[in-house]
Amino acid sequence: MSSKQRQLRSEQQEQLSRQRMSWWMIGLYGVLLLWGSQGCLDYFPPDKEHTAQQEPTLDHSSSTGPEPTRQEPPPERLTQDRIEAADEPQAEADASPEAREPVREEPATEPAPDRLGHVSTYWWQDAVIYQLMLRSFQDSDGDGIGDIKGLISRLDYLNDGDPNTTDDLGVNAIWLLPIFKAHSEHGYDTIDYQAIQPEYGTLQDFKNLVKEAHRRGIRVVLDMVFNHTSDLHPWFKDASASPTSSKRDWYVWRDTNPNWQQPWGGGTSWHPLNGFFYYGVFWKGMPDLNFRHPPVRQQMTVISHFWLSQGVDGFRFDAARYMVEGKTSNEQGDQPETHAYWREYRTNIKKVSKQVMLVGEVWTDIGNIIPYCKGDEFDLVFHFPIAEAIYQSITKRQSYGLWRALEASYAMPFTCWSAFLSNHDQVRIMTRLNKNMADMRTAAWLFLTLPGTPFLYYGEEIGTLQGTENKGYDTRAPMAWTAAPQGGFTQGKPWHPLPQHDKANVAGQTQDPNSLLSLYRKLIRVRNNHRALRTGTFAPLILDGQGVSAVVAFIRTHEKQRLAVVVNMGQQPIQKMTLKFSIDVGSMRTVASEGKVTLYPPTPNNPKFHYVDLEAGGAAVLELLPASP
Ligand SMILES: [Ca+2]
Ligand SMILES: [Ca+2]
Repeated sequence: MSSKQRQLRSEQQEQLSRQRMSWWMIGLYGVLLLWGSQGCLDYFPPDKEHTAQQEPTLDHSSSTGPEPTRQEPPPERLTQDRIEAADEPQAEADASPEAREPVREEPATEPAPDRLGHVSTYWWQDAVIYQLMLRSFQDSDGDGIGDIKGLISRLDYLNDGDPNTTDDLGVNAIWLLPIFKAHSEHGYDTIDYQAIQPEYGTLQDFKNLVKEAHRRGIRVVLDMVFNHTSDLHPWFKDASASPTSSKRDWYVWRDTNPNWQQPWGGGTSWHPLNGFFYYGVFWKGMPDLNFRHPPVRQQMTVISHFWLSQGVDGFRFDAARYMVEGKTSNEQGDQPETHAYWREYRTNIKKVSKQVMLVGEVWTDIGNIIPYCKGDEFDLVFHFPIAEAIYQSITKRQSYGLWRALEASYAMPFTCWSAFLSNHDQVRIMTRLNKNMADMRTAAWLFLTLPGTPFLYYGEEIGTLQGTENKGYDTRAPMAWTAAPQGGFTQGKPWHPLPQHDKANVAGQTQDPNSLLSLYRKLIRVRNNHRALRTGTFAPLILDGQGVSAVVAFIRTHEKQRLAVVVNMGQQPIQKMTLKFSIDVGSMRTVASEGKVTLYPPTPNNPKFHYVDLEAGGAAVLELLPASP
């Protein structure tokens, strides 16, 4: 080990010891060591009985959106940070990944909840995670491109770290869409896995971001695009130069064209180059790495350990079902070798800390999602079927479809669900709901009270609309902080035009108690303050009355905390709706409500039935109080 490496190692250890206090506050380590092997199924014993049903296939899109127009990347700035980033773990790529970093100490005793009320086994079970595109969040230097310093200046909007204030969103983590050096604006064509995209800042800026985020109780999650690199990555340049190149086996080559179509239809998965064909399932500009090749697998662990040593709290894995290909065109996704890879990767990462969150993008039907959620691959998987079912149920004003999707998911532990309404690959939910604010509010109620760790896509909390440029980035347009033409996003020309934002901007909503933003702040606080909503058991609540097919009602329970959630997706008020509890409920207390909610006590001859009036679009979280002795 060189003196420079020793110095870096010692800096890493110093940083880890600085983090130790916060790590100490984070975990219930003694418990988790026992529970980790159980996959936390113990939370939901009743649901083990349910069997999975097949949902309609939703696999219809690439994870990376449309192909952007290629542009030359900006010249590389070879700063000290860049040198260190390139120099350090890269130089030891062949060393055993396990030896690279000390295992974080896990105290045996149970710590007190941290200031954000984090008390569950793993931090993400208590979190609301905010997904954002750095390029579109806040520009700090007028070049029209969002950057790390800009994000730091907006952290207080997300969470100011003070539990006594209510003018921040209250989210507990951010997931940054790819920020590594890449060719395209979307960042999914990586050129250097250990460098920050120069337009976004430096590694030192990133360290400052982690520090400033952690100071506020916000954890930092990075998007990891392992399946493929850019064709401009030095590995691919080397690999494609000759069949005898040292990196040749880092990618997937054939002498003749196997003629596979992409699994979702469309184009070809194989691309000609210098008389050979390489596999690139998404695009010729993004060749797939060869995960059958041990050095590739090892390198991804080294890269992950590097970012963990920078204080990162978790990773989101792009295109996670496409890691290893089979022998035919029908074997491009969800292969046994892909599952084996994620098991191996998880083992290597969780050696560092069990509190590193691993969330996978597995965009497919529920039957193919569930195997990634058995406790030995991902901690969380995005629940695409439920996201779609929420949207469909709201527009149809019928709860049936949502229940069908929920029941089909019961074979998957709720602790593995990542709830969301929309993401960077989908049309903005406000646009899909035809700008109907009442429906948008209903969606927020369901999103933040149903099981699963919520992932809130930036701007959704202010009803951001889809852009109309039709250039592939209309879902990822800059955030509107004000109604001004550039939305307070930049002093210069935004890299992409803002969508219509006369109403969908932060300044116009922040003081208005009836705004969508205020609703999000309120519901996130209710969730943060009620463990039953975060990790509690889930059971349908049987209803009776006129119009109840438009109502979603359920019970979330954690120990003595019992909450009923009722959400009227309909456009008619509902009077004296019967809530048919299976237990005696003494009385109900309104924790949060949408519209006027009137509660009626049970009649003496049936103490298990309570009654509620809900307005059109009305909703409530009701605390169930025990019957008097
Ligand atoms: Ca900038
Ligand atoms: Ca692959």
